Amino acid sequence: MDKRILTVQDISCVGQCSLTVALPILSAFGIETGVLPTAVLSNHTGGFTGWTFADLTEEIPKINAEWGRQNINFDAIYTGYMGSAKQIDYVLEIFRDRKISGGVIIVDPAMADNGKLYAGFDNAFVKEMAKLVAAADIILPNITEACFLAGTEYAEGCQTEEYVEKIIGGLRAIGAKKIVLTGVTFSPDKLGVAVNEGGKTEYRFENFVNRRSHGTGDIFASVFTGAFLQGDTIADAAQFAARVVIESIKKTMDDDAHWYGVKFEKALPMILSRNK
Ligand code: PXL
Repeated sequence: MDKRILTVQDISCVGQCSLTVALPILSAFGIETGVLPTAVLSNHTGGFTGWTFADLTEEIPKINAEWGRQNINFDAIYTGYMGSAKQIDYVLEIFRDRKISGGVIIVDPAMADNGKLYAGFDNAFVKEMAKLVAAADIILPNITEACFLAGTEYAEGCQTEEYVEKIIGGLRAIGAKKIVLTGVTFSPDKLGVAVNEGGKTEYRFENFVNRRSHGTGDIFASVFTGAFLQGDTIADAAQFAARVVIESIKKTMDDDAHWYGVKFEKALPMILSRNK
């Protein structure tokens, strides 16, 4: 039976992130995807000179109630950028009410990068996000998000295995189950992921591509979710997602004007070619 997934994140109308990334990517995997927009912004908050913001927090319980009346449920729920701290409790209700039994919850705690919280987020928001992390089967934080959640100091540059294990321990202490930590680097030429499912941590590295880019976390999370739902192991899904991110960055490299995102559309053939 085909699976149906729900993704919960904002619509940034321009900027190649959140829903404008998740929907085409999950569709490319052949997966039916429902959306629950958390907010509508004119554009993302990472580098534009301003943005409009329409908070959709109070729509969430109304939509949940209507879906309840119609018995509309999902095999998986994947969350990203939240529009408010308050809506996190409503999203927990969505997890409780709308996930079929045996379904999977994937949480990308999209709230920070490069050592800093995104505009508008504070420590109170981090505390709320920890509730989604504890409710998830799989979480997909980058190093910065993991440090905020785990209460570990963020360190620039190369890490040690000991440091990564400390972060993973901190995430487990707040209730995380399966962890895919992105932005792991032990040497300047390699960047990858650490995958921890409770026991030993498995590392998957790719060659480092030197360009800081917006929206790559959303591409990673969306591709991970699609590949995992297609049956990949967590580590294989994470590695494939990293490769799609790298291809998207490479397709953007020669365009200096394209600072606000990466051209993931040009990497979609990698996904389409997996489908039978
Ligand atoms: O890519 C994460 C993201 C999603 N949504 C909004 C953002 C960002 C990152 O800055 O601003 C609105």
